[in-house]
Amino acid sequence: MEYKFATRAIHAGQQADEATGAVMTPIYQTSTYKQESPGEHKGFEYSRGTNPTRQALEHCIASLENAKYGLAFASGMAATDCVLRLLNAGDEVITGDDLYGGSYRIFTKVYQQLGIVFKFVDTSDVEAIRNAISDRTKLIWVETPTNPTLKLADIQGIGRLTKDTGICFAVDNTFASPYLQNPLDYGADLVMHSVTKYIGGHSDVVMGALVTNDRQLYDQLWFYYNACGGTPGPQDAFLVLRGIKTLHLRMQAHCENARVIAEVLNRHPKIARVYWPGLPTHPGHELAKRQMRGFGGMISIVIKDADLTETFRIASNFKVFTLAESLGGVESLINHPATMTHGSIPKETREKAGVVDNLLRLSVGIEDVEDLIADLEAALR
Ligand code: P1T
Repeated sequence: MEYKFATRAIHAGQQADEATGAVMTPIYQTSTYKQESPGEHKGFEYSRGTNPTRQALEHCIASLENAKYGLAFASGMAATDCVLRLLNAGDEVITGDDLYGGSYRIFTKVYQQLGIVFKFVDTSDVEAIRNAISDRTKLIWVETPTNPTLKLADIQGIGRLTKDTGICFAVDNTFASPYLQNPLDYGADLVMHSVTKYIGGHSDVVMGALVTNDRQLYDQLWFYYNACGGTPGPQDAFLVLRGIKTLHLRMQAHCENARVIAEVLNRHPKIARVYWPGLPTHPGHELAKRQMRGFGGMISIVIKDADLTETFRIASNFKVFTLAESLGGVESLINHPATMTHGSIPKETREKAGVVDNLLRLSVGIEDVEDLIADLEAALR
């Protein structure tokens, strides 16, 4: 029987512990496993490659993405790195012109140095992607919604371009979470998550994940996962297993709070622009309605006529929102992308993508929305 999302969030990959009956997956705090004779063991040899707590989590995340295979990493960047290791010098990657700063950094400062070519295009335009494809294209890497300007990419449209071409189409699904969007169902080959964000949900773990239905791709990724060893420990896997049980409830609350806040900000005289896919004026709104189950908890705003000093003043003026990098936890965060999360992107490049000095990004938490609105209004005053 195929269980529904909430049931899988709570149970997938987890059974009562065989040895003791413990209902919660134990934290298997062990680096190694006894073998009866060399090679004769219970499926676990060494925890860099396999660990039961981590494996339970990998099955759970895979299940929530309607995937057969899942791999957990010590961070979202370690997961991204594992994918990039599949490439060789001369290969081309097509990716977005609005990206998490750390993704831009690993592309341009690590892998470009090794001879891999990155083409940055507007991934909300399927034609722009089509035009960028060459016979050297090996990977298309798309964030949707993008960080931080919340642009949407048509997953099905891109999936049609890459089907049967040998090009790997990967979606960074961090901003949506598996509750709001399942890219594999629309033709993506691979999904990456910064588990640090909504999946973990409590700002207490840094972790990443990859999921796929492609056995060959999984085997290739597993090789680097184990060979390079960027895998997380069992304590962190346990914390995420705990957090993920409420993913569906948290996402509903994030989306609802964000809706109310986006509408308030949209009418606010000090706000020049609100980026949130749920607003009918958002260019990706109709697409969001088709490929997402909700519009998410991330909102970006441009403060009217504010210079850097004024923007900093506002960003430092919150009491309930915390000024910090990251997103997706139960608590509301505010971030100044230009100098914080996207500081590694050259000014001209980021400004072209809309990441201007007076843009602030809100990760709307699940506190009482009236307190959040009062906090925003006071800070803007
Ligand atoms: O931080 P880490 O778990 O390594 O994940 C990297 C990452 C990848 N992809 C997206 C879309 C992300 O947003 C991130 C991390 N982002 C932040 C820390 C941030 O505040 O935007």
